[in-house]
Amino acid sequence: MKITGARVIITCPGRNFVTLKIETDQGTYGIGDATLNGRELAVAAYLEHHVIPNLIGRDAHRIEDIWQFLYRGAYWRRGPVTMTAIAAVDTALWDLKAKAAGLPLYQLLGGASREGVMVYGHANGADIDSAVAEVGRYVEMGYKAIRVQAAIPGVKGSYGVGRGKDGYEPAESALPYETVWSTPAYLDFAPKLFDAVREAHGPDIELLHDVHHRLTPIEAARLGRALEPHRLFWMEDCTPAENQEAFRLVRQHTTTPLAVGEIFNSIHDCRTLIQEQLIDYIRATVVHAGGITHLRQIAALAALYQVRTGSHGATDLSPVCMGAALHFDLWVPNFGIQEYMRHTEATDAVFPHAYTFKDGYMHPGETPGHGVDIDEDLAARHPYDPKQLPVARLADGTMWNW
Ligand code: KDG
Ligand code: MG
Repeated sequence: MKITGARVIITCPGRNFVTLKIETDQGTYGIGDATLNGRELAVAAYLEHHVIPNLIGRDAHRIEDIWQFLYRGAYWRRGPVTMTAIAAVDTALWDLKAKAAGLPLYQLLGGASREGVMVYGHANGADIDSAVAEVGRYVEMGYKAIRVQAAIPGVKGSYGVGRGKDGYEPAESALPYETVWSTPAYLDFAPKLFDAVREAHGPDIELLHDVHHRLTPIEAARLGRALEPHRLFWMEDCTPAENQEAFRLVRQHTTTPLAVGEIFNSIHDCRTLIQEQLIDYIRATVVHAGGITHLRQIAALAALYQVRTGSHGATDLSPVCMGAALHFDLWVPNFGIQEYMRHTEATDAVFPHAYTFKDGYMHPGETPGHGVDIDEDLAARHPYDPKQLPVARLADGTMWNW
């Protein structure tokens, strides 16, 4: 099965997506997600100039060798752009191999370890009451687990909350929208939000919360403690994780489970976090962490330390990533949960897919491959629209972590 061609397809059905399509001499093709929110063209250029010329003529079945060639062979290793490009190739090759075998991808990984994949949705509110109501809407849709975020009073552009539009899509303008961050206001507000949600919806629903890298370790420890009575499923990205040792301090002070990893692209980003059992869930995902080939190494390391997976699944990860992730989730022994922030109808139309949602669980479907396709004619009707993620500053103007 020789690779005869590969193309990058960029489309914007409401938001930007980059897709790699690899074609073979068997008349087959596989696709992989290459979307890096706000930096789409960097990955597209890396693929077009530095990766695709190396693929032509290779045996598409040699997934591991191609992965090693692109990773070791590049000399300049790791980083989000490189690893997203490698992930796109890897996902497309797994898609091709599974199609050649006539099997859904999860069967090639080792078969199903469970009947369905538990997912969590996003309940966001402009204030506590609307967040509580939004949780109710997700409960009615059948979700067993829900992430809850609400606007902090007096704080401009709180993370996770839309600004009067349908759905939450943070990459909203060509140049970054400037938000303001206040740690004291947030630390005061977050426990009140979860008081209200537990009061309205009871003890059974699983609740998650994303701090989005805003706190220092000691502040994160304080929040973790304050949220212990609310029994969160996890507190996510409570402090930046470039310094993995920072989590030792958080861990010493709280039993609230910790999740990290949506911006990780390598096993080395989380080695200390996992080996010292400083986290409970690793959130690395197919598209940004080197594809299925690398993600399964991360998951295998995590399994040794009872750390479970909780892959990132925001809308900036395309349905192609979602499909591949669901195959991975159905198989991976130490599965925890999968994020599922629903795509719009326009996006779903460009990416027809076999995966389904029912009663809080998803299934990748039984279509050979990863079960997600791209309608190229429709994709071409949605041209690229440059958008960047916001930035955050403290009240005095100091740049902060968004
Ligand atoms: O592109 C950035 C988003 O993917 C991120 O802000 C979403 O934190 C996120 C999450 O947990 O879904
Ligand atoms: Mg997050």
